[in-house]
Amino acid sequence: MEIKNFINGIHALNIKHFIGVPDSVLKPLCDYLNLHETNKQHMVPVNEGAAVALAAGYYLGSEQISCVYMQNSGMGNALNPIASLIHQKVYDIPMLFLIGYRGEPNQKDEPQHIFQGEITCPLLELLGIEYALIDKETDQEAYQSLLNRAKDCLSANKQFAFVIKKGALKNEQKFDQDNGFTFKREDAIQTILAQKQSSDLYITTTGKISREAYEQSNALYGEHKQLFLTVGSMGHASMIAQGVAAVNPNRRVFCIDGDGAALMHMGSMDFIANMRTDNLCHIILNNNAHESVGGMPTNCQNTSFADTAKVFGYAHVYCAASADELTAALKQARNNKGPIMIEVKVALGAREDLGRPKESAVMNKQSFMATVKGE
Ligand SMILES: Cc1ncc(C[n+]2csc(CCOP(=O)(O)OP(=O)(O)O)c2C)c(N)n1
Repeated sequence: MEIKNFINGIHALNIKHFIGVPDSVLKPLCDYLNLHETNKQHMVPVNEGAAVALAAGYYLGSEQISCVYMQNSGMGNALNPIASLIHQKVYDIPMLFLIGYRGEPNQKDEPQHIFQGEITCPLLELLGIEYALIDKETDQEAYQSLLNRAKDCLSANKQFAFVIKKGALKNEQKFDQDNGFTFKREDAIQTILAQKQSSDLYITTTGKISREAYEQSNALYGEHKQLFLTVGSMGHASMIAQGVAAVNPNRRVFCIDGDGAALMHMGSMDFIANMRTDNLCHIILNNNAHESVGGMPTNCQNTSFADTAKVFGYAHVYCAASADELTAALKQARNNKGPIMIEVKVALGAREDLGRPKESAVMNKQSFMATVKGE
């Protein structure tokens, strides 16, 4: 379905605000909203739970119903305010959801999406949220009748969800942003891994950062056994790294994070700072975008992760925007006690032929744990 028609249908429900976290299945929607809606009508909060809460605020303040979009991975973040804020048994607040369907049963997808895909529709049923699937075959007439169902639910103060399959939405116009930085993210990862010592451990964040780290480690060393790839669970790599570092004081643990992921659960930085784990180095590759799912802005161009880390209480913070600066920062980090933050400003984009890990998630876990044990 052409995205313009899809959005027009939602506007016809008298919905003005689109609030969400980007997703690759919803890229045509994200592109369209970035190109056609103002930043007061289309907003990207740090996580899906925050999106639900913001939409609830719009309703409380104006009776206007909002549209909240997310990848199905984000349902976990949204679950708490859905169940304990907007549900009919609590404040009874209507909302329209658009959910990108990764891991659709019987379709090939990445390991982190399989189980979430299996539970997406049952979860909506459990929450009492009526839903409809949108796929490539959904035409205007079918969409209109689904919109009528949505309208009935919203009028009865209920929520309604469109679960959107891969390829269902079409948009010729692509949203393009340039963040002004030139250091490629993959080159930054190569620079980090080029300084690897045999006792180091690396926890990499969700999306292309893990894929690039996997490929760069294999290219440099022919293996990746010092890497734990956080393929799902966006925003939690730093706490995984904190846990690993706390129980391995003689190893240096590096978290390679993204700006979108760091923002998603930024409170973890406060916890990490307070734990004062000497051997932890938290690196944020900041491209001001959710690049892995289509390059939508994270809108953190005015946020300094280095300054923020300092305020939280990280022991040392560094900034870099080139291989030389990053190499120098990494050297200093090794000579100092953590927790350390290195913010690296990186360019947008990735290699067209970037691959995906060939081993299963469990195999990655096993080889990482064997490395930790010194096997
Ligand atoms: C909870 C959750 N919401 C959304 C997604 C979809 N998703 C995967 S990677 C990604 C973007 C990550 O952005 P960032 O951390 O800045 O790294 P970048 O891709 O820009 O390198 C998103 C939104 C997800 N996996 N999990």
